[in-house]
Amino acid sequence: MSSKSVVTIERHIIEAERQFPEATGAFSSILYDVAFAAKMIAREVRRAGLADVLGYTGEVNVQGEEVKKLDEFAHEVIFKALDHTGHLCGMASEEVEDFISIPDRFPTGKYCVLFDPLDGSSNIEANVSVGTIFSIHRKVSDHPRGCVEDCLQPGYKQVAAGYVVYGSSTMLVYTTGNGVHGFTLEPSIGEFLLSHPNIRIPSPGQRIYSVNEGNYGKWFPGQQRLVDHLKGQDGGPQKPFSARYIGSLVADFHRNLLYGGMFMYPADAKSPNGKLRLLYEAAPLAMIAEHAGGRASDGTGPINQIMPRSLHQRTPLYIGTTEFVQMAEQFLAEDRTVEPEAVSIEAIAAGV
Ligand code: AHM
Ligand code: MG
Repeated sequence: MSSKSVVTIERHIIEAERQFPEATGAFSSILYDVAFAAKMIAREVRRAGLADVLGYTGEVNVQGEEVKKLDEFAHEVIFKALDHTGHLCGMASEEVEDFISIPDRFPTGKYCVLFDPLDGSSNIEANVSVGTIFSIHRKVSDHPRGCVEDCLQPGYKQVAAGYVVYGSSTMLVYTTGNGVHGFTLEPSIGEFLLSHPNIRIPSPGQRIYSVNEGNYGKWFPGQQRLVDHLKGQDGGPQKPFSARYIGSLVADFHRNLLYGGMFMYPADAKSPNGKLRLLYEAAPLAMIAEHAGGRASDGTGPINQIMPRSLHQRTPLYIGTTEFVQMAEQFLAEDRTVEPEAVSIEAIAAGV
């Protein structure tokens, strides 16, 4: 038997907490609760394809209970794992329009959690990996039981962030700013075990780009030139990048974190802020990327410097290997330096 010790996520969190003698344990407890919710969601995701086989054909299941869509189920599991603990002053979820208050019957605390309960859930019927993303902030408002201000904080203020990928195995990856650590769920004992300590994006790593290239025709010229360049269509780089796009952000990000590469969801003429959500998707993954030696940008600067104005704000996203993200920023900057076309007197007169 190997002499290597097995490190559960609980042990890992406790050992990290010991480095902060003033810690109350509240923060550690939130991380356990998120890991617990992830196990519940993993269990349900594994059974996703069985819904029809087991007779879950409509809104009501065989026990006469309402069958929830998996993303709603995931939202409820996370909410219920966290609502009663006394550690949170509120939550925000991609599934819910407004700030989520802690029910009056429970005490509140000094943190708030933002989450995308089941990202990529449109892929689930095809057995494609999906994920949960979470972000933890300290309470900053004067409101005794928290308010939306506690959630509307820039990413650099996150105290922790992480994600769970429900793939061929279930993995939870998180950072509190002291390295990025990955845990794989051992299903037979129901424990997350440390499998990927201190993850760093490999450098040099694989040359991968991940983007929905079906949108090429809608992209701005800088984005088109960037992808042409990655494919070697403009004469460089010498060896073209490989394209890998699952269409499930957590899974695409996770692969690029382990192998190297860049995920992009650009702005385009129709969606000037892209598709992805700043607070539930971009900011937490940006914290992970940065602490793994990578970079995350909206194409003009770091994601985690953006001051959010609303809970469901969207942002373009370029994330992964630092050099690739910087290259993207350079290509996109060229669009901004192009002189506006001279407008003729005739055109102005014609009201064009
Ligand atoms: P969702 O939050 O509705 O699941 O949408 C987010 C997902 C991401 O997982 C993925 O990167 C992206 O949408 C894919 O979008 P597209 O289908 O436009 O390529
Ligand atoms: Mg999402």
